[in-house]
Amino acid sequence: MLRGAFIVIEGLDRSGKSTQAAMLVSRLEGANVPVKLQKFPDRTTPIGKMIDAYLRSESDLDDHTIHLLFSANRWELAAQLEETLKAGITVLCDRYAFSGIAFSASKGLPYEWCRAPDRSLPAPDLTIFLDIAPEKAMERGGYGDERYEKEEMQRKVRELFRRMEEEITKDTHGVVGAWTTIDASQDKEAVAQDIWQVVEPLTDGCSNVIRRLWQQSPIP
Ligand code: DGP
Repeated sequence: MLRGAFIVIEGLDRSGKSTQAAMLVSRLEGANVPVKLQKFPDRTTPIGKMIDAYLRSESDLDDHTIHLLFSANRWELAAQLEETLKAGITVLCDRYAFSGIAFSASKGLPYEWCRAPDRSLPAPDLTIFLDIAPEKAMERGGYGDERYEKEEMQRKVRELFRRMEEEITKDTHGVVGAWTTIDASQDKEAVAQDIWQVVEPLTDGCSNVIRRLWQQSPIP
């Protein structure tokens, strides 16, 4: 039996990630592809609750500490994620390790330091980056009250996503899977269509072993 495909959607706040993730789930289900949606941060776990309190400014944490908590939140769900893939179910993640790097490095933490804790997580087969200018994203009803929803911060985050795209395209960091950037300023149906074009080839499942993020050896 083929394993499920591991697909990640990344982007700035208000780039339409959650809307597109929901639309993609419906489309996959309509095509009889079993799929599980996983949102990161997953605010339901004990670690996720600490992250939630931080994002809503109900608690204050050192930048390194919150970075490691975001990563720990991915690690605590990694085994389950692998099991789901091995059971032949496609996993769609709304954010993953790339957000981890982009948001923490934009606060001034060293890029390589930010990347380290997520090394060896299951590597996605495809990452879809929904690209939008922060000022356009803001026009979509503005940002909410959460900590990172500020234009200046989002501008830096976008630069960091672009850096990752460049490195991944040149494959300077080993395993990360494919990366595709989609213009998220289009209307939502057009974005969904662009996404489907890159996802459809994966709907039959994957025959290769699940690889590990930023390292060469596969998961046994
Ligand atoms: P969301 O629930 O998708 O709106 O994400 C909440 C906020 O947290 C959003 O501003 C992006 C940020 N974020 C998501 N993942 C990470 C991460 O791993 N590290 C850091 N520092 N921020 C993240």
